[in-house]
Amino acid sequence: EKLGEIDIPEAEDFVRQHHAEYPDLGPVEARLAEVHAEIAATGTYRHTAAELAFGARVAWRNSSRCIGRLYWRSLKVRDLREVSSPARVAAECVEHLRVATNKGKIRPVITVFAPAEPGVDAPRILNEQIVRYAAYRGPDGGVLGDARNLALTELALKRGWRPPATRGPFDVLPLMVSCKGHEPALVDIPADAVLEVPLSHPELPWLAALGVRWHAVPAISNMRLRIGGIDYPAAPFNGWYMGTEIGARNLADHDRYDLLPYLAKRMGLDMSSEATLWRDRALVELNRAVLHSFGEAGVTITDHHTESRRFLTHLEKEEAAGRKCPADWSWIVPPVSGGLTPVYHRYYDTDELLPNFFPTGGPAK
Ligand code: HEM
Ligand code: NRG
Repeated sequence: EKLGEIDIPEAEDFVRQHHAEYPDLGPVEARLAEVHAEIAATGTYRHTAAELAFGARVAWRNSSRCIGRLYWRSLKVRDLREVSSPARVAAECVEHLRVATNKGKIRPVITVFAPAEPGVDAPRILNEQIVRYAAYRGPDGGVLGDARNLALTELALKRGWRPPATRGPFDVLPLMVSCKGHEPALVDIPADAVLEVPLSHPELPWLAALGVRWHAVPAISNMRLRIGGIDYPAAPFNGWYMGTEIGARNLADHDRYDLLPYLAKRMGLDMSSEATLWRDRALVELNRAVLHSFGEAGVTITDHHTESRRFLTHLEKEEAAGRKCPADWSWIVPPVSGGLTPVYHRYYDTDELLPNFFPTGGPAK
């Protein structure tokens, strides 16, 4: 299948699904005839605004790795399909961040940029998320910053990014957007668009002095949204964080910020053997710090117990609606206290449904 060439049965399935879930739209045949005629004439078709919003919401509903799907109907869809120039895409990502941040009361939002069309390339955002922290390799082979973003940081530097005079562990990378036939964009995100939460702990006063922080909005920007046979390679979306994403992965993974050995030392834990569970004890306090700090800052976040219960509610609602809800156990179960959450103790449907989001691979280019 060539880029921008339409899978007609997939387009039909989508239009039928839209009409089946929204009977008020009337008989589906008229819309199907339009879509067929448009594809015959142009090689593709244009979603109506209602189709786009429905398609994006259902793509979220079908994201089997996502535990946060209970609120899929509330996704705010920004229709920016006329935008394809890298500079404008970057500027609208900044605006996305502002709309989503909402002074801490995070709103789930997706911004849909120009689709891939026959003979016309779509824009692509090279950053994995709108907000990513740089990583710099030190002379000793160590890394300052988020080692996950080493390649992205290298690319930014290669494209002419000037990092802050004093490099730190939480330097926000510029947005990089490419589109064939256009000058690529490299755009700094204004500091006032990036809400961040400084980490503190309810009982460990020294933790605040470490200067650890995280950004408020997780906005994945490198997945392809596919609706009814149409690909939208640039369609950044966000909800809010579940605390464990930051406290049990981003700040804890050995190949990310690797804070546990340091925290355990500062907590005075017995680190002489794994059996003292010093890692686990430090991990719990780090996760408390994340939830405490976001709460203090008035930034939306959920703990993994609450989000797990919500997900089971979502499964019940989907079942009541007569739908399957595919889920990937290995992604749904939180990375701490798995067995304490109800999502651990069952199996899930694993079919892959459309519309959906798909990985696009790394930032190389
Ligand atoms: C994955 C939570 C909103 C689509 C995830 C993960 C979590 C999560 C914990 C696993 C991430 C990981 O382990 O790295 C939430 C919460 C939300 C939310 C709490 C709050 C509203 C959304 C929205 C969308 C979405 C709005 C799309 C419109 C996805 C997708 C993945 C995912 C596609 C898989 C990402 C990948 O493959 O790397 N979500 N999510 N989520 N979520 Fe959500
Ligand atoms: N684990 C990643 C974010 C992945 C998606 N998580 C969400 N998505 N909560 C991290 O930055 O830690 N969302 O759209 O809310």
